[in-house]
This record gives sequence, structure tokens and C-alpha cells, in this order.
Amino acid sequence: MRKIVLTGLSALALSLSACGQSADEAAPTAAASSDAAPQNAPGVSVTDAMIRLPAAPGRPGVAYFTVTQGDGTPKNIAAAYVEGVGRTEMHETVMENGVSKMQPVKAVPIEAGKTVQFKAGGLHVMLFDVADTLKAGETTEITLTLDNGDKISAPAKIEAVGGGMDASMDHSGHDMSKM
Ligand SMILES: [Cu+2]
Repeated sequence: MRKIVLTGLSALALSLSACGQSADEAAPTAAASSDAAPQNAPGVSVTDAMIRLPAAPGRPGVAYFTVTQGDGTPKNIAAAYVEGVGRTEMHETVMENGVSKMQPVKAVPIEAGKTVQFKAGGLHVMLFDVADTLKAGETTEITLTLDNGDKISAPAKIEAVGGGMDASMDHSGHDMSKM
């Protein structure tokens, strides 16, 4: 009786490992298909770009977007430009002693297979001297410059402040005198 039980268990173990192997074999096929889009020369794309207008004239606005690098060597986002905006700064919101504050970021690293999100409460681009030609509901263009000189442009939706509570909270702690 004991021998029969053991045989049954080892057969079960064999069938389990066989399942594991077939799952491994399927993985490279899925990875290969994501490489099949060499059209975008730098391999970097900007999606979901959005501009949030200043809460009041003279105050900064903010830009959020997602950066994805399909292939190529690691790079850095060195600068962001938004059509209709005088000056920009890349910032990151960090927690310090339990208080949320922002600090300037000189370069944001990107690498193949990774997605970097600029979003409320994290990385974002501050927009200074926002022209009143930028109107909620319309679209402008955002251009990122990489440290190798490549540029990527994408359309950016313009939203009024108040589209989300997070925007005003994100910037309430901004100490302009330190900039
Ligand atoms: Cu900021």
C-alpha cells in the first residue's frame, strides 16, 4: 500500500513541474512581440500628458504625463518644455518628517522596459509664466529633452484647476522664496 501512495505523489510532482516548464516556454514569445515596433526611433514615448492651469494668475501650473522607453540604452529626462509656458522646473514631492514638500529634480532616469509617471504626489513639472492663451479644454504640446539631445513631443490636454483636489494639495506647500 505504502509504495502505491509514493508512486502517486511522484507522478503528481512530475505533472506539476511539467506545467511550470510550459509556462516558462510561453514567456519569451510574449516578450518578443513587444519588440516588434521599431518605428519610434528613440524608443521613448510620452502618453497621458496633461496640463493643470494655475489656481490664480501668476501662480504656477503643473504638468503630468507618463514616459515609457521601449528599448535602447538608459537615458535621462533633462528638461521639459510646454508650448505657452515661460519656464518649467522638474520637481518631486517627497515626505520629510511627515510633511509633504517639493524639491527640484535635475534629471529623471528612464530605461528600457520601464515606465516613469509624472503625477500628483510624485514627479511633476512646474509651469511658471503660463500664458492666458492656454485655456481649459484645449490642447497644447509638451516636449521632453533627453540628455543625449533627443526630443519627444506629445499633445497635452489643458485642465482647469479644481479638476482634482490633489493638484491644489500638491502645491500648497510650495515655498516660492526658496526657488
Ligand atoms: Cu512643484
